[in-house]
Amino acid sequence: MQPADKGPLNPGTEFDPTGGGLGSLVRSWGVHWNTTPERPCLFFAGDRTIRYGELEAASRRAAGRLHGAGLVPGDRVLISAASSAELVIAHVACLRGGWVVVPANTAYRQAEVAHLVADARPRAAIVDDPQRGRWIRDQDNSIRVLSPDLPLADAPAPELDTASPMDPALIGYTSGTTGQPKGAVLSHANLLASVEALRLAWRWTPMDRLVLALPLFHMHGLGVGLHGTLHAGASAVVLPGFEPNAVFEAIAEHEASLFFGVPTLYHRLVESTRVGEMNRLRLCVSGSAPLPAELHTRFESLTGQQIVERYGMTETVMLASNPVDGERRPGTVGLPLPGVEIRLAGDPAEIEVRGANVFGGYWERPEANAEAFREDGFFRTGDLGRLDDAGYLVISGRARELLISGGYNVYPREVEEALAEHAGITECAVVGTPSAEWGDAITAYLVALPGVEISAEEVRAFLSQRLAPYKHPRLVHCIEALPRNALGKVQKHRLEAGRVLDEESA
Ligand code: MLC
Ligand code: AMP
Repeated sequence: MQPADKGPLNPGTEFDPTGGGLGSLVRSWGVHWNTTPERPCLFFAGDRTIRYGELEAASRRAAGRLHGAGLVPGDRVLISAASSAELVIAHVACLRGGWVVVPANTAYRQAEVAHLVADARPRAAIVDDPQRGRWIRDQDNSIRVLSPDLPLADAPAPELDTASPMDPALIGYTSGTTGQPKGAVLSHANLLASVEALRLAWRWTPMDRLVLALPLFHMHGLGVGLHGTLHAGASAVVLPGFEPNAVFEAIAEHEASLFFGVPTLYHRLVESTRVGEMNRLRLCVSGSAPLPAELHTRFESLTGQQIVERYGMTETVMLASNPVDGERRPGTVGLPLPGVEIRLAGDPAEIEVRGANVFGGYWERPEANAEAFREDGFFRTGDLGRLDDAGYLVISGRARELLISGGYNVYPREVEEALAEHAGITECAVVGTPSAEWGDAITAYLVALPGVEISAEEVRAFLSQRLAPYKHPRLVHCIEALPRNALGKVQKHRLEAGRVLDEESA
């Protein structure tokens, strides 16, 4: 599939991944704070509004403080905090100063945080939870741990916005295939190319106002929601978390036009009697996990809105989208975004992608890069795909063992390894059970030592210090033995509905 440089996703001018020669996201944002400093940019709880000019000044001040604390370009800054004005300002400051942002989920437990710290070796960490701060210091006492308001002495800012397009801007951690999470290094050019494609494809203009209820420590909320807003010169209502009534109130109070969510958010919205209020929006977008066709239809019948489903990943930011003008096909992720080449390779066909948005490689992992990239530069997504009769991309499965719960990736092997440390468990397998709310409900099948009873509560308590809660099994089944084939390999497809299926019925 060739990039949709012309066609329903880009009916206008040629796609230019550099945004007209700007080269980096921060320079594109600079256009807005220089030309429209009075334009509202971000709205937060408590009637706090930040205008473009204020974002420039506040991020400059924050960058001065970080510079004064000794940070030099290329230093990594781990950021793990709930959405707030201070968090956004600190993030913008880091990108402006050439410091590389390493976002981390606030649900991570000590071992998960320790891995990120050991791997990325950040110079500073911005966290909103003292315990997370202690875990980081326990790992490396030289890391400067700060709250998002950066309580440091004011100092003159260094020269800002000078990072070159190929300089690293962000390292997003993902397990990709199996094994320990790896950092996907995204350059300033990668981040810019992706939001420029979205600006065109979604007709994102300064008039738009997004309700942003997704966390800012993953690509959806950060690389799409926040970066895209600032690139378009638009505005966003930033909520501290997702709660349906807060979304409806933000839409009404701020006359919002856009909403982005993972399918779980749409699932919860349709349960509300107020869901019809979403009809005021110009565009609702879903991604990060498959949007069930029934949910698409139900949402449309209740709101008159046809959700635009799109597809992306940490390593590539966004790849494909259903059109804003043109047919939106439920069950598909649409057409390649401007500048993105997509091809299907092998049997079963894996989705491979190339474009200015695609990351350059994993942080200090040459062997993983050799596996992830083809010689001609295409990146192997690990997702399986096919084209439907109209040429729309359908994600038909996953080549890697990955579950997605509420929009968060969960790697069964990581959960299995944690469970294997339990003295009463002799073997275990983790699979997904289809769930209307979560997508994949994480499910553990356990074989316990003879005479040992292990409840779901016991499993969750055991994992509580080891894994983020969203990785904990929601369903736990004790069975006598795992089903294996003649070679001894576990047959996960025979684990269903709490039991082991016969080979014939599986
Ligand atoms: C929270 N819980 C989850 C969970 N999120 N369990 C499974 N899966 C999840 N995703 C747990 C909590 O720990 C809690 O456990 C219980 O569920 C109830 O919590 P809650 O209050 O209902 O959850 P809430 O805080 O409302 O969070 C649910 C959610 C959140 C859907 C709002 O998960 C979320 O924001 N998801 C979005 C993820 C996202 O941004 N993904 C983008 C990745 S980027 P207990 O034990 O305490 O009861 C990407 C690329 C791309 O994928 O294409 O976009
Ligand atoms: P992450 O590594 O968290 O960025 O997650 C990326 C993965 O989410 C992709 O490789 C896909 O498997 C999945 N994904 C993202 N968007 C969609 C979608 N619209 N439909 C199905 N899967 C999706």
